[in-house]
Amino acid sequence: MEPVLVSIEAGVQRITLNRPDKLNAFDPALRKGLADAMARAESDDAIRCLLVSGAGRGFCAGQDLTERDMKAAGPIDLGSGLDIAYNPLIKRMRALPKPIVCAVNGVAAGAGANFALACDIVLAARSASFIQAFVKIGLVPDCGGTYFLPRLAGTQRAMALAMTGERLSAEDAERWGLIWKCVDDAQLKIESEKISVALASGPTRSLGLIKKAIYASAGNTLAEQLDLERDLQREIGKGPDYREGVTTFLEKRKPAFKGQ
Ligand code: T3D
Repeated sequence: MEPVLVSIEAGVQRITLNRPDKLNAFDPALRKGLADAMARAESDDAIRCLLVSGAGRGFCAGQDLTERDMKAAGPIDLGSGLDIAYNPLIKRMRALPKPIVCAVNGVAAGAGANFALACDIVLAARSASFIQAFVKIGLVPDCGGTYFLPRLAGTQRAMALAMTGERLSAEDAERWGLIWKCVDDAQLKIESEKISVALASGPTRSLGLIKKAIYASAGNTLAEQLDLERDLQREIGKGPDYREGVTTFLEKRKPAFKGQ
């Protein structure tokens, strides 16, 4: 069974984590499948939006805990796993100049929860939940959890989620600003497809620069951000999609963005 299912249609690269019997926990094959899908998304202009989801009843239970040999003598170096696989993946997701939509279909735990939060627009089924499970096994959050959580939910909520490992419902995740939307289970596929297909026919370069500006704001002053907006606007204003947008508005037609 392929650990990651990938299909491309209508400009959307659909990426499905596919180890349902293990709640799609990350093992080497699944991590490799994700890296390959990212490489394709980076190089293929036909891909204008990514849609990530999980097969079965879970989204992703984080690192596969059977992968490490607890009986091995000597200390285990978990840092190298982050250096080799997880950190490059999260950095590539954030740097990709295309939107990544995540449909959290069930429990998202540990690295699985933070992998979801690294996506640009996150929807979750009402029955889904988010668990910073790391503390339960004596670890600290990784995959950007200590970066995303305080920025999205505030220091208090980030601290309590990380220190208790308490399960957060999708409804609370929406209320706390961790995710874009919590939807009824039956609506998750429909809603996430709808938004992905719409983004895939949008002005892709503009979407990529929006992503860049929004993520840059966390480390910028207002003056720096204003300068960045000016630079990005100057750049995007030279492209054909801006002309298409304004022309079709004035002509009361629907724009056909080329994503250039
Ligand atoms: O090692 C490093 O590189 C360090 C990096 C760490 C990053 C991390 O992600 S650390 C956090 C790792 N994840 C966890 O600690 C979560 C472990 N899983 C759970 O706590 C629970 O499974 C859930 C709360 C997510 C869901 O519970 P529940 O009751 O709905 O399902 P379940 O029965 O526990 O799981 C179903 C099956 O999936 C089960 O297998 P079985 O018994 O039917 O054969 C279970 O063992 C398996 N499974 C779930 N999570 C993992 C897993 N197998 C391997 N690794 C897992 N993380």
